[in-house]
Amino acid sequence: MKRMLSAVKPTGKLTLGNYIGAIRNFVKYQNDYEMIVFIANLHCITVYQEPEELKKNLKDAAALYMACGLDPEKTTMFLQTDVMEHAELGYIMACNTYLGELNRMTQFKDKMAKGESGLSAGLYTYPCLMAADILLYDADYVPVGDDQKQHVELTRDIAQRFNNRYGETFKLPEPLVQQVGKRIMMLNDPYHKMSKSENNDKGCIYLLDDLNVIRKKIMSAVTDSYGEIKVDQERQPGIYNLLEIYSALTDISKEEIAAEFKGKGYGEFKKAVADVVVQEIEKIQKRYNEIIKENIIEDVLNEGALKAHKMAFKKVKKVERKIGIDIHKRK
Ligand code: AQP
Repeated sequence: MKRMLSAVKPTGKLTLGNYIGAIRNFVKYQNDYEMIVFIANLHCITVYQEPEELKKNLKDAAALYMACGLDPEKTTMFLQTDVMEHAELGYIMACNTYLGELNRMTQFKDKMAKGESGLSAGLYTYPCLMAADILLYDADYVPVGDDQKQHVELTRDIAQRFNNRYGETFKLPEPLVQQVGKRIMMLNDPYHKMSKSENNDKGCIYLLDDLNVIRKKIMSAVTDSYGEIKVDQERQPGIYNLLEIYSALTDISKEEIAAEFKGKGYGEFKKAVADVVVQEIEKIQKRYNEIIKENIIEDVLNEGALKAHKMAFKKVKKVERKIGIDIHKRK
């Protein structure tokens, strides 16, 4: 069975974008792949997080993974810092990455271009940690959103360089970019990705939002003055985004949905989108509340970490032997 690896970094409350672009797909994939999904708490702190809020977001993320349908029997689920080999290999990867490569990473470049101040060194080197996350487990596939593809490509370059220098060690992973739902946009600003750390409450649907609030957010989504529902991302980005959400959650194509709503008003369409979203999130919230009551997160994370650590430890030892820094048998 091919192995797939992914993660979410709960820098805030998880959004509908995280669900559609990532978690929902992990749930589908867990039947066909050996899934490894972790909570990327080290990646969270590349930008300052208020500690108590971060703890809450991390626990919620673990519960939401399960509430969305990730099954600990099928998926290895753990907290990144419970397997310290991530940080260990991350450092080794940084020693095998050129500054020029990191300078080309668009996420960091964009922040620099915006003149953001106080950017951390961790944010600059995080693609090295991400490479380690993937290469530790010899993942065949990494499902990613649009903007993460570049990082998987860098991972391949680092792995290839390492293999050339030290002999075959790492499997080269393939990025897997889905077609529908790969970039859900803000409801009140369809030119920007729905992002949990943007502090844009009106534009984001959070998975733990009150259902009435979700409905209101969708009903007030920004649209346009054309008055016709068409699949036209350039002229009608708001409508396109709602079509994308509806399509991702129902597996009906955007074209079919647009045809169904031909001649109908935006209000009616938004109501239908809200119905679909609320129905899906209501199920997730119900299960989330059960999981919190059952108090099972601790056991699931501990078991996942044990499994992951076995694989990661073996890999790091192999790497350290190859590069010459391991001089004795560690138990
Ligand atoms: N709006 C989105 N549409 C589709 N997919 C999305 N993902 C995130 N937002 C959307 C996908 O969720 C996975 C986990 O993402 P992440 O939390 O590790 O990082 P991110 O992509 O940087 O998410 P955010 O919400 O934008 O976080 P911040 O604000 O902290 O930078 C990824 O597969 C991602 O593509």
